[in-house]
Amino acid sequence: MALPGAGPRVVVLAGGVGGAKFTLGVREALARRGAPEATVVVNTGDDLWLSGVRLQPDIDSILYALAGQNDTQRGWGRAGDTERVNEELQAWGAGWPWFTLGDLDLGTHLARTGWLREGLTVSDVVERLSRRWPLGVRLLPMTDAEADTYVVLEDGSRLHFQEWWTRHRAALTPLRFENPGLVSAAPAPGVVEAIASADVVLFAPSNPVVSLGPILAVPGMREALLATAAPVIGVSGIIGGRVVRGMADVCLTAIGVETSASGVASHYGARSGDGLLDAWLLAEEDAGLADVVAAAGIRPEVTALWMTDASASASIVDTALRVAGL
Ligand code: FO1
Repeated sequence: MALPGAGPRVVVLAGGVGGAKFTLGVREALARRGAPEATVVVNTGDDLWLSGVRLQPDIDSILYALAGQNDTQRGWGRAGDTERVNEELQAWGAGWPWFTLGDLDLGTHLARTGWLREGLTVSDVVERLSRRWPLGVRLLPMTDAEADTYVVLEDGSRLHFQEWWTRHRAALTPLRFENPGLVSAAPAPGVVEAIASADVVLFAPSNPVVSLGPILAVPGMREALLATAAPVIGVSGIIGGRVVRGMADVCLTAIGVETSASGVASHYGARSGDGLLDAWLLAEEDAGLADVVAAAGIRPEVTALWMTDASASASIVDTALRVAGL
């Protein structure tokens, strides 16, 4: 239960763009209640080394969005960024011709890489990056280990997730996704503790396979979620049987999950069975699937799920908090 006078302690598991929009809603919903205390556990499977610098696209998407520094049109990178250094890198034949590094964004990557080279952990670096702007929530990486996602194709070849996503636009049929760095990884400091002392754990409407998938695959994460007394509530990123953004349908098909609100809920599974969810928010367009979700042992809650702005996202969070009894 929330302490008297304090806001509910909310933990969010989140990926990039969907996670950022949802996190803005978490911050607004909690600010309205007076005492925000949210921890956002962010996917680091999208991370990569490129031109000698370490990129953390999901961390940066959420950081920039909370700071009001994000490019809302493009969905990634900094607002008003320029590409002078990128042009120079391309002229040298360095990096990837299909992957743009903005000048301001490169400042972040250089700062991060410098700190990593000095021996700071990924958690330390995320904490330092979080100091510049008042974010209103605490960001934690899912793990301190390097756990980049790789895509294994039908012919057995393997490529980095970012090459598959940005160069091939997910057009190469994946056989499976893997995060070799997770074998000996552990949740980042503070993650298990935050989940254990939470009043509610929320799954953002992020890609269930390549955003929440890596977070849930960190050794110890499922155990932490199963052990917490807090209800675990997911939000569907599928509305009316379609993915809202990104290419989650390709990822879901690859792992044999139907692209539907109920398919994803069943994929996460019911905590009353061997799964993770107590409740699942599904869109009004998918109200007909509520019975299927309930039959899977997960409490369905039908609500408006379009995250058109922070206020709409906050309404979704309010609904989740109400379902959690907060
Ligand atoms: N996405 C693209 O489609 N093209 C790019 O050139 C690109 C550059 C980029 C640079 C930094 C960064 O943090 C993200 C970037 N993204 C780019 C987005 C990213 O590849 C993916 O959309 C996310 O990782 C998926 O969540």
